[in-house]
Amino acid sequence: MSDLATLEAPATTAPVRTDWSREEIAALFDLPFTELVFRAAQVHRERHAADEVQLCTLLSIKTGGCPEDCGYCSQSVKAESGVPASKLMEVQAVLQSAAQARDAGSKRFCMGAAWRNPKDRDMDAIVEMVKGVREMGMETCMTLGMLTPEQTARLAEAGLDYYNHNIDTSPERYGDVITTRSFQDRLDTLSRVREAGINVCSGGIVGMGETRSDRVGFVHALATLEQHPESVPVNALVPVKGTVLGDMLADTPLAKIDDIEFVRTVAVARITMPLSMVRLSAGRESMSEATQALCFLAGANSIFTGDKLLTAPNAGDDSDAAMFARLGLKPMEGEEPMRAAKAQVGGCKGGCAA
Ligand code: SAM
Ligand code: DTB
Ligand code: SF4
Repeated sequence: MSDLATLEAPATTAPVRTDWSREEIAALFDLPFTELVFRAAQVHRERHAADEVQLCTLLSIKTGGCPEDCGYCSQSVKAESGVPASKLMEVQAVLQSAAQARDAGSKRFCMGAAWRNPKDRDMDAIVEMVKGVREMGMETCMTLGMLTPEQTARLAEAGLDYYNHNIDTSPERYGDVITTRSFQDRLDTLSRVREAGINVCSGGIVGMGETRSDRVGFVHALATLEQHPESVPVNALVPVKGTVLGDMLADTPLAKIDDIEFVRTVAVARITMPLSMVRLSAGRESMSEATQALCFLAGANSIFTGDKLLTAPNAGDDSDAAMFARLGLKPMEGEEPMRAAKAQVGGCKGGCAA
């Protein structure tokens, strides 16, 4: 690779804004595509090593049979997707899977459960999983649904690094996608997680037949949180047959989001949340390498590795290694900017400066 491989813009110490208006975010979306991606790439370089991508691995520790009615999800009891319900995995089996992920170069192990919320009787096993994965030297992330303050405290005590809890879409679209909980329920769990000192991972899904205005509202909701999420997963809907949204897209193919609009969403997330890790999450398997390259240019700097997400297929290690080689990208080794900033100033409520 050439010595000129990493072109860094001068690092900036400009404070991170959390006062974005919807109009400002809509205006970013409206920019000419090349101008938007150029600006996003500039912000990316000011705050991150632009040739580094964080590798995370997902494991479904409890699959299917979920009582929630999320219209995109194969694991809801309301979906006729053929995903069978299973019990919570044994701790040892989870640790074995984490060891494989670590050996394949993954830095973060994300464990997901198809629950509305964990039961208190599950918490001992969950705590063992967090402790065990951390002892292997990996970062831990859990996504278990809504949490009580007591459960959140137990996860924090166990040393959980991240909690994933997505807002999924704009506040005004939320009720069309999920009826068994509210947008405010999501915000309440997120603030519990933040208060407990666990890093926040929150993002959503693009391509659910939403409007541009919903995408504006989605980014706005995240970018105006008192403190931005450390990680922002941007999923492209994986349309699963037997789910409300998967079937809707099969019937109305024109509702499918185009690649350029997806890249725009990544770019606007990068510009408005400059320090966050922006994760190109579900949907990569059916995305061309060229679209993924545009996402990396527009500031995405994290992916899920391996050939499976929770229930859906993922790109796979071999094809990702080939893509990284072709694009001159490398796995991220160092610390993330928001965590480094927190370590320096002992917390950064209300917006960190890098
Ligand atoms: N049950 C927990 C919850 O919903 O918070 C955790 C697991 S849930 C599967 C995690 C996230 O995966 C969802 O919030 C959603 O953003 C994403 N997701 C689920 N199904 C998806 C699909 N078909 N396409 C894209 N993203 C999906
Ligand atoms: C997130 O935002 N995406 C991941 C993770 N958080 C848990 C989940 C993607 C799920 C894709 C559909 C499936 O595998 O069933
Ligand atoms: Fe359940 Fe989570 Fe799927 Fe919703 S997204 S149905 S809460 S597993």
